Amino acid sequence: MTVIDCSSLRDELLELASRLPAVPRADLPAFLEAAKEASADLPASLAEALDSFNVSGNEDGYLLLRGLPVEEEGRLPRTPESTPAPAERPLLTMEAMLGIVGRRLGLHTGYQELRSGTVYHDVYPSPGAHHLSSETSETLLEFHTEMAYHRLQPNYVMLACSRADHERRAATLVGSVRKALPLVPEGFRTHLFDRKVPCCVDVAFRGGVEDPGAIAEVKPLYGDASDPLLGYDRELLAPEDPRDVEAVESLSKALDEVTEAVHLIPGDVLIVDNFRTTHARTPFTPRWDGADRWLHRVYIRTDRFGQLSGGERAGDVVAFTPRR
Ligand SMILES: O=C(O)CCC(=O)C(=O)O
Ligand SMILES: [Fe+2]
Repeated sequence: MTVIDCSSLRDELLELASRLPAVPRADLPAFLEAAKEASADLPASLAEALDSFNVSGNEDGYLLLRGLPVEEEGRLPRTPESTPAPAERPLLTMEAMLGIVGRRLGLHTGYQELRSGTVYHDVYPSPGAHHLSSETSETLLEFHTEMAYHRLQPNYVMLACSRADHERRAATLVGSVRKALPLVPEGFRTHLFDRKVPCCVDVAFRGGVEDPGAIAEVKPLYGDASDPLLGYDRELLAPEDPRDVEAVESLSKALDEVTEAVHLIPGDVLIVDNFRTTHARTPFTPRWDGADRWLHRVYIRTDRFGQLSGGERAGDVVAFTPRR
């Protein structure tokens, strides 16, 4: 577990949060600009950990910041039941942390077809959610590299926790390619490297068509052959060639073997390296009492792996082009 205990930095971080506009959605670009300025004043130990993760990643494929400032339970609004959040909703401390830490790493990005192109997503359980949705609860949300099929795939998925589930049962699972690779037999590794495998897309990107099929192609392993990047989605990857099927199965098994479980609690920010991991969430039981599990999610792009071409700004909203 790669955990950074931030509890001793709480006052400094609260001071940085107090510099941000109180209603972030009123002018999100201005909010993200203020967050960028605040990120230059992050405590040195935290700033260094973030910068080094940004340059080289790590073995686990994630950083967990624990003990960040967060509202006490009684001071939080009810867990949302709809999306997107109202434009006038006041800034929550966890959203401030996603702003400041995210801007240290790169550019917050909205995805036009997803949640009306908003940049900050509430992640909460919803009755009758589609089985691929982050709004599921009683079922396992299977392993996925976030938008692996999207040309402008985010470099990081950041999840901040305002509320855990009542029983603290939900775990966010992370499978890291750096740990899994040694467990994949050489022949399969070579086969999957730079190999394009047919891939379906999430519901939001299906253009209103019920089942457009595998409209993208994703390389499960690519990049630097000695330290490859990962594109792995258990539900959407649709290999047809029997050798692809077998090799993807082998990779899948290796990822299961190295998986780490993170039980997010209030005050946590999880930074997932979305080019070197796949992630999932285990089942939990909502009570629909206004105090169910509540995360905040943002996507960050950086200049690594071709995700920026120059001139982009934090808060840009990008359109879908499938990887091919
Ligand atoms: O709920 C979680 O812990 C993770 C959900 C997820 O995969 C996401 O929001 O991207
Ligand atoms: Fe996800």
